[in-house]
Amino acid sequence: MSQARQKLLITGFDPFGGRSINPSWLAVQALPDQIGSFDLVKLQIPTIYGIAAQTVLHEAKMLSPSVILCIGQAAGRRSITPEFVGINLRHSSIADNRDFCPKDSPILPAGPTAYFTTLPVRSMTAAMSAKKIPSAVSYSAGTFVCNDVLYTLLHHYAGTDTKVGFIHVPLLPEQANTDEPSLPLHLICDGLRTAIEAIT
Ligand code: PCA
Repeated sequence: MSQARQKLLITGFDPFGGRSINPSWLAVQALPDQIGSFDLVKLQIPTIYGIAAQTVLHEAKMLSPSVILCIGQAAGRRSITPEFVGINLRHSSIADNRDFCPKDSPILPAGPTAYFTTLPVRSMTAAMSAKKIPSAVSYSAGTFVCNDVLYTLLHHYAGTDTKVGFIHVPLLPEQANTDEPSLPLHLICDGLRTAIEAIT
């Protein structure tokens, strides 16, 4: 008997912080349209506080996906890192793509401090490690736009059947400075595919 198909909305960001590419969107674009029981819908979102999350919510309202998985670039990381938690904080040393640079302000003034992801990050990481793809669970998505998206989506879908998660990926070799760690695009794509296969 064939498995019921489910929709998975997957997003990547546009370039930010003076870089000319963002591996998150390049990797999302390079993924197949079907992975396991999921039909993927791919969406590029802007690296702008508030607008990024609203763009995902707008698409998700029309699509009603079972899973929303957002991907972002994390300079300095060596591994593919599913995020465990989103926190209610905006704080940045660099401007977003609308020149906004918040300092210690809440995302939602009356919202809870944090939400845990509703995706199985342990199985996702274990599946990647089993294939020797560098991966680790992360306990901080930062306080920039990626965390903003993760927190806002987890708040919106809290208590519903829609699962929400975020994966940070390293820089690509072609964009990294000599002292920055990186991972080739094909490994990032293998990792994301493997992580999605581990979502049940
Ligand atoms: N990474 C940033 C925002 C966009 C992206 O790809 C972050 O880690 O917040």
